[in-house]
Amino acid sequence: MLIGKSLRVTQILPCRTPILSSSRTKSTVSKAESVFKDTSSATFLAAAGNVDSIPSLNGLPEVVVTGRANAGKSTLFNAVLGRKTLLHTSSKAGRTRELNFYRVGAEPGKLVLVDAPGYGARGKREWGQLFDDYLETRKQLKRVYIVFNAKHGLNEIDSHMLQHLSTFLIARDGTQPFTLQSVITKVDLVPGDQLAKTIAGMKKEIFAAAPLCLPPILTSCEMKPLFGVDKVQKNIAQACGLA
Ligand SMILES: Nc1nc2c(ncn2[C@@H]2O[C@H](COP(=O)(O)OP(=O)(O)O)[C@@H](O)[C@H]2O)c(=O)[nH]1
Ligand SMILES: [Mg+2]
Repeated sequence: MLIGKSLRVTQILPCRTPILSSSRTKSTVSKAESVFKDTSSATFLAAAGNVDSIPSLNGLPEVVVTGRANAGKSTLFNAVLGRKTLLHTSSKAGRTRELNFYRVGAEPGKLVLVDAPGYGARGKREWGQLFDDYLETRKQLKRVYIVFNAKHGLNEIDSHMLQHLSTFLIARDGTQPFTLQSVITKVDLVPGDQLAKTIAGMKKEIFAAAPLCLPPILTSCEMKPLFGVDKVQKNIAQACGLA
């Protein structure tokens, strides 16, 4: 189902604005919207710099965001939460060194969103183990979002990260503890006549590195209206069993 939707978006991108509205399905979007509707109640809960300080948070369903430093993760997920500056954004690469936990919805909360440190910058060694420990032990983790910059495409580190994340996707007993969803953001930075080719190439690379990764959601936080943010909201709500 996700594959079908993703393909549809890619195919119609040259006329993306009108399609955005027509691609929304009323019932599911409205449920997802209700999850993110109360933007003022989104709250920073805790930061964890080591595995012992990862908070329990009563088992609320959780999603985590990763990607290369500067890919646009914090900007995108601030938009998802309807906030401008809740998640730290920076033009300086690799500023976040900890896992940062944010509650979505008024207390007791509907879900938790976790901002992970950007990789591919100095500092990876310090947090790499923390992230792996988190992925391995976090029972309430529903989906990992890996964000790519449309302008930069995938590099070797991205492919390694996809391969690495894939090793967590199937447990020894054959169950899937969480799913992996790709997102390509900053699509506004790719000229319209190159977009379809760029996205098709990135999709191929994502699939080659991580066949189980869900096909990319395309987003831009610079386009007016925001592009694809509603799809990310819906996707998170579905991953958390809330839509
Ligand atoms: N053109 C464009 N710039 C963006 C977009 N999203 C983020 N940026 C810029 O990219 C830079 C890095 O963003 P940030 O969210 O801090 O990246 P992070 O390190 O992955 O969290 C900032 O200067 C943002 O303003 C987008 O959709 N389009
Ligand atoms: Mg960030």
